[in-house]
Amino acid sequence: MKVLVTGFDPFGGERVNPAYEAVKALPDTLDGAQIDKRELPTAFARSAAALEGYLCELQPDIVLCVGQAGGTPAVRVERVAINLADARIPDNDGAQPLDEPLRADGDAAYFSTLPVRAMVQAVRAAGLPCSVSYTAGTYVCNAALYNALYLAAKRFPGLRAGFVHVPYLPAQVAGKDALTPCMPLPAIVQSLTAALQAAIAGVETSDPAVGTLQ
Ligand code: PCA
Repeated sequence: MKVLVTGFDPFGGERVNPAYEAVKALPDTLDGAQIDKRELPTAFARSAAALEGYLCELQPDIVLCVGQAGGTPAVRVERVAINLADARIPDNDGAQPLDEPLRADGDAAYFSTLPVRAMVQAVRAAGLPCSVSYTAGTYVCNAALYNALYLAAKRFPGLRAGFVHVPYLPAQVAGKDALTPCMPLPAIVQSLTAALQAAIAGVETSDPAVGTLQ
C-alpha cells in the first residue's frame, strides 16, 4: 500500500508550518505501507496543481493532507470539504478568492473517505487530544481536501483521501496571546502516526463517543 502525506508551507506571516514539520518527521514505512511525504504551497491554484501532480506521479492508495489550524488546542480530523473558496487573507501567491466555487463541475461537498472516527480514537488511544471537525474552513486546507476528493471521484478511482489539522508549535505562540494553544512537535508527529495507522488499517468504528452534542 502507498500513502501520500502532504504538509503545507508557512503562510500568514509564520516562519514555520507545523504541518510540514511534522510530515517530514514521519517514518518512510508504517505497518507495511510506503509513506511518501511532500510539501504543498499555501496557494489555491498551485496547491491544486501540485496535489494532482503528486497523485499522478505516486499513484497512492491513500492521501492524507495536513495543515495548520492556528488556535486549535488539539489535532482535528476533518470530516468534510466544501466547494467554496473564501479567503480572509491572500494566499502565498497573492490570490484572495471570495465566495468562489473551487470546481464548477464538483459536488457542493465531499466527505472524507478515510475512517475518521477510528483515526480520532487511535490518536486518543496514544494519549493525545483529538476530535472530529465538521468544517475545514474555506481557505487553502479546505481546498486541498476538496480537490483530493474531487480528483478521487473523477480521476483516481479507489483513492481514499482525508485531512488533519494540527495546532501551532510552541515557538509560534511565544509572541502571541498567552492563552494561544500549541502542541510540541513530537506530540503532533505521534498524533499523525496514530491517525495514519488507523487510515492504513481502514476499519471505521461505530463508537458514538467521538460525535458531538450540537
Ligand atoms: N492551514 C491553512 C492553509 C495552509 C495551512 O497549513 C488552512 O487551514 O486553510
